[in-house]
Amino acid sequence: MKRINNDLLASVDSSAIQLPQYDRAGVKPGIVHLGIGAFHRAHQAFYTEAVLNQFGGDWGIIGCSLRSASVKTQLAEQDGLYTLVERGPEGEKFQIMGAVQQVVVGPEDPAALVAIMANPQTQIVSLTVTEKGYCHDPATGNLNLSHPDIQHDLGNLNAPKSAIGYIVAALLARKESGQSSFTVLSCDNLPNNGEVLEKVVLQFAKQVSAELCEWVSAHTKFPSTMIDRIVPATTDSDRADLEAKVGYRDEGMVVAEPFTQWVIEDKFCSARPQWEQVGALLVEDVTAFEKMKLRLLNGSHSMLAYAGYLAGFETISDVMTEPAFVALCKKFMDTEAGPTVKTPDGFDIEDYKKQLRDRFANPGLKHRTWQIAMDGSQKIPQRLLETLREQLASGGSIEVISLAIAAWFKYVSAVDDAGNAIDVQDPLAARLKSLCDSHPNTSERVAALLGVKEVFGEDLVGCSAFAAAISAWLDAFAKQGVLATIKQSFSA
Ligand code: CS2
Repeated sequence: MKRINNDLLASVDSSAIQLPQYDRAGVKPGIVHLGIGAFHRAHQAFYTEAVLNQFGGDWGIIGCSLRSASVKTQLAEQDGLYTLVERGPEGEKFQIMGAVQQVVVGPEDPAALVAIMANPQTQIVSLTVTEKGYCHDPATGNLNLSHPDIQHDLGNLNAPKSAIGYIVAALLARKESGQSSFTVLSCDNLPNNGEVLEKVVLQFAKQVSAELCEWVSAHTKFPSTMIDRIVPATTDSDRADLEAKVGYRDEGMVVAEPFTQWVIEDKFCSARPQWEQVGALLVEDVTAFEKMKLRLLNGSHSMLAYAGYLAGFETISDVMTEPAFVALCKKFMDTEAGPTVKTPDGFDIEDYKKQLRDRFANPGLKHRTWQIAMDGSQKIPQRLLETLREQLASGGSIEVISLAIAAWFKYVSAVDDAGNAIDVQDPLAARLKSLCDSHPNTSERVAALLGVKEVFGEDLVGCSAFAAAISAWLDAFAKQGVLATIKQSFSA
């Protein structure tokens, strides 16, 4: 079967598949994106593609992988082209995307990537490097100076490894060559992601020189963004299914839900694509949108992922076939996360919550609970613990959050109800497992895990109501299993 590429494009049936509407060869790159995973290809690249289709402009994307060469292998032979499959309850829509012009793999030639970022043609450096890619301490937001990649980059700024190292190296090159700065656009699920990024970049720059730190602070902009689209990892069966339907092979395809949202703080150093003309919202302050999304969508997601995995469900849409889980999710939204969220002007929160549950139930998305369960130590503070602190302060319910944390504690013990090993992917996995193993008694185990300051800060270890609620759920899980516990405690 032929691979999709520039030559094949002319023979693709444009009545069934949307094609790039512009001359790709005439577009120069204006965006360098760090972390070209499935999410970027279905989200920011999708908006940029819409801008290119409608208005043209030099907004081609150079996609970068900071670790593996797999996306380059997928896209290089396809001239950067790939198919976005939008899969909803009403069926599928196909679009071939042309915005990504080149894929660069950092470790293959770090200096070359720094040079691409430092090229004055680059107006925006955007990022989806996941929470742990910020190399910060999630509880304080400070750059973790003892992080091995940061240690490496401080000593080898000409050949960095971390996204932060690359950004500082490129900004230094811009400064030294007398060029203006670029905008650094975080598109990761962190609250105030622009501020978090600015803080770690400035802290890194300060280690290089006070002068660089001042220059970056004066000239570089770090807008915050709220990004939203559910994009599960692509599977072999997705690729085979696409091939059967469209008659070409596409190794770089991505599958996403129809829903998409992007709210961007309108704070750029120089030009940017007209994203607001193609559905994005450019606003003065994204905080309300970010909080709403992180606490309601991502908070529910993490809770459903840990409890759902332990209850034996492979995907989030499978979890949502169990009425007790739907009731659990609704209770979390209505009585715990929802009350802490200040709705952005004009937003109907009831409708938003209902829409989220419908999105989770989308049977076309095989979004594995195991995938969302990854990196809990980096996600839980902003998804669940900020809500918890506000609920504790206002005397609100903490029942479901305690269940979610109990499920996480059971998950990181790395053994499920049936005694099977769990493949826990988390930078703190080894430490969390060893804390579980060395504390067989439930309340002692809970106290030990709540003592992990990078996740729980200094305050929660002493919160006896929280510890008691987690212990009670863990005891119930041990007695009758996670599924039976949830069925017994939550009903529609
Ligand atoms: C998910 C997110 O993997 C995860 O942790 O919660 O990737 C989620 O699908 C997106 O934030 C949706 O916008």
